Amino acid sequence: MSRLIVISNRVSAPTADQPGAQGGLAVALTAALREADGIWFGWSGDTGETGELKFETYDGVTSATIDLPEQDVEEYYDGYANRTLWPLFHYRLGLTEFERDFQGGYERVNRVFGDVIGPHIQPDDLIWVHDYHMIPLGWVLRQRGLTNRIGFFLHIPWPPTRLLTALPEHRRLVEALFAYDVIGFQSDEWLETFHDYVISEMGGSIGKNEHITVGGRTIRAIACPIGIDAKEFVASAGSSQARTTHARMVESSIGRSLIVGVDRLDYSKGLEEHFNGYQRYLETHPDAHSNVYLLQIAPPSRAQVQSYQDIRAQLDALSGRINGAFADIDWVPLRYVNQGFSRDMLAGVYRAARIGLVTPLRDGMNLVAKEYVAAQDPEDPGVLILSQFAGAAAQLGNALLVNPYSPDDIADAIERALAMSREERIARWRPMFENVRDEDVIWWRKRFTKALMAVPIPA
Ligand code: ADQ
Repeated sequence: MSRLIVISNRVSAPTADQPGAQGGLAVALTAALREADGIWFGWSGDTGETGELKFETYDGVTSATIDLPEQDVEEYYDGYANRTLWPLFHYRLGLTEFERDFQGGYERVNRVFGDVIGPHIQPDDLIWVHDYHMIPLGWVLRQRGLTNRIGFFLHIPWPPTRLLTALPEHRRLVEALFAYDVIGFQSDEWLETFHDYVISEMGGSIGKNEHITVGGRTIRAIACPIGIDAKEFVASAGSSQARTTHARMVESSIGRSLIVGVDRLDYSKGLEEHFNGYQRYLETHPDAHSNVYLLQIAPPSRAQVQSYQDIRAQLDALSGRINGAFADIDWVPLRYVNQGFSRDMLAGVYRAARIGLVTPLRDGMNLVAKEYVAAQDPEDPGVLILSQFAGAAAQLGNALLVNPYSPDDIADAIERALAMSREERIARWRPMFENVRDEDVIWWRKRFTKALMAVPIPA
């Protein structure tokens, strides 16, 4: 059996310091790495001179990390990844920074990764590279003579061609993708926008069986939506911590309907828009005041990037304004919490919420929507309100789909969800739950690795 090699910016395999695998992706990949005697490579998250890889094997899984010098972190991670590619790929041209130094740092770090990882690759290893931080890595590895089967999965959207062409080096970036054998996208929509670029900018053609040809090179590009670790999440929802949290929520709600939002504090998640939609609901439904409240959980991320400091300040101000305008002596309409919680606690919160409000302006997938569905009580499920611009909308069409740019749309959906009969809630929830359960993170991992294994090994 081929070994599996996973390469991503950060490694979330379990280690002696952090024994529990972090998140669904980690669970899925960890299980595969254990079975296939694989290695997970990435950046340690620490700054320092790039030296040797640090290997650690814990619970049958090997991870290998390197430190990066401060300049590399600034240009590659804070710079090109978080200030150039992330906003651009989320359709935010106005927030995108175009700096040659960022691009230089990005390519340099990808070369460093290739240099340090290359010698540890064996000829029949399957290599799976993850996300926008590492787009050129496949090309770098090919330059070093590797003929292995190499796949790439993009966790974020693929932007429309006309947006992408604003990136001075767009062609170089996309050409690098053709070093891979298989490329995976979260949804058909992102796959189609990729096709559009390949046809219009590269003169490529789309063939049978998801094959794409540019010049003499044919690769396969598939839609392969990521799932959650549904089994574990359902178990989490029944855990004692989830039950305690649920009881706490019910007690503190004193009969009011809870609307919950759980999002990394990121401008792509549409937090401001969903506060605005909630505010519109409060403005237009004075009778509903004190029957409802919104709990927004938003742990800060990428705090060293200015646009993240800005969104945080805007949300602080907006939440203050909403509470200032609507709160009563015995009712606060919005609880805004900036901290992380354990999976069991989140499951308890989701289960206590009559509405899960997920309104990204653009999102590759959005796992919170799936977690909310997985955590519900089958006999009395809540209602998912989901942005039509999340990748998850393609699978969760029974949610109340909304346009997050429209406060009226969000307000109407809140009204509809609060009035929805138990029968309709169950009828909408069940097919969504079946999807979340069946197309889980293990399904996703198998679908991608199967496509990669189907690539003929070069003679
Ligand atoms: P993100 O944008 O980070 O990742 P998202 O899908 O929104 O991911 O999931 C966030 C995760 O963080 C969820 O599992 C959620 O439970 C967790 N989380 C959020 N707030 C938390 C809190 N306060 N405490 C603890 N956990 C919290 C990218 C893409 C997504 C894509 C994923 C996976 O942007 O579109 O779904 O990768 O491919």
